[in-house]
Amino acid sequence: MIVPFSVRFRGEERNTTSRSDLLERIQRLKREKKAVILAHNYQRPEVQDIADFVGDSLELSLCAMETNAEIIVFCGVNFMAETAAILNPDKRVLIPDTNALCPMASMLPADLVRLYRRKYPGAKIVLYINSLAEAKAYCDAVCTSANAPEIVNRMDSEMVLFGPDANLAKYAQKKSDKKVVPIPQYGFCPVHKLFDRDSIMLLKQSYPDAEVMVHPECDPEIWEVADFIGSTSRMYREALTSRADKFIVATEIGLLHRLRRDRRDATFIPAYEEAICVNMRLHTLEKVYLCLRDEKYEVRLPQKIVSRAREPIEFMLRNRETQR
Ligand code: CIZ
Ligand code: SF4
Repeated sequence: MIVPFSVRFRGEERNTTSRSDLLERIQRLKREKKAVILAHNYQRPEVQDIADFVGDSLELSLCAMETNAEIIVFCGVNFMAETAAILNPDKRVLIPDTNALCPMASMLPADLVRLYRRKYPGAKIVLYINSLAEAKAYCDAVCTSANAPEIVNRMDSEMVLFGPDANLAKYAQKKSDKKVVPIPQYGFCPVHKLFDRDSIMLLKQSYPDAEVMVHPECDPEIWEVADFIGSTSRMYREALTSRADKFIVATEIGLLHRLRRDRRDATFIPAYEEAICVNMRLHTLEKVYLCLRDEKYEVRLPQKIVSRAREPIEFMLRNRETQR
């Protein structure tokens, strides 16, 4: 089916195009400009389908480091594109829509990290990759949801300050030997707050054989009904290797597209159909096209932030034996 799009292409004769036309233009520009498209697991299905690689933020950062491409079109929220830019100073990292911000990352401004540093001078600070580049510049190590307990355990202090996600801090506390203090006290992801334990219990009644997979950004009462708790990359691997053929999935629903595509024999049931990160979904095919055509918007950070934030991110990369 050809779906018409009403997008205006500057300086071009037609002002409407079909999806197949748009896809062709994107592919051509990618070749001409030696570009790659990286898409997070929470992206729209059509954006995932045009991407060269789909994954979580850590996998995408590693891809950005490994590619020979000159231009990286990063379809994810700002902190992810910033991380790719910090690790790849010699490549151009573009983001199709600069409004793709993460509200959780904004809950921990850099000044607050510095304040906590002064309040707890003996503690190390681990920040979730979902944090602002300016905040990362003042921490000791960065982690993702795939490796939070491992990174926390590697700190050489008894107490570890962890932010901005208080649920991931609790998860790291549960799985590590450290005293983990959330900073700020109640940082959260608005999308993962949407899951409801009773609704999941009802789904479990309807699908008694289903495996329940839950993201650690969800509230602890949701973890309690899970068979498997993990990041999107871990959920993906679990779904590909598990003997179950039905899964109830408690994370942003974008991941279900990838799961359904790569485990065609299985049924994936969203734990809540409206668990949608609107920020992630700001990137559309049209914006990916315009991003490649006009080579914008380039992710640029002050040099001071880049050099300070690089070390804690590299700490995570050096200690990543449990990932990928
Ligand atoms: O690290 C990521 O990509 C995020 C934000 C979530 C996940 O679990 O993959
Ligand atoms: Fe931020 Fe939550 Fe969206 Fe992830 S899903 S980008 S944590 S708001």
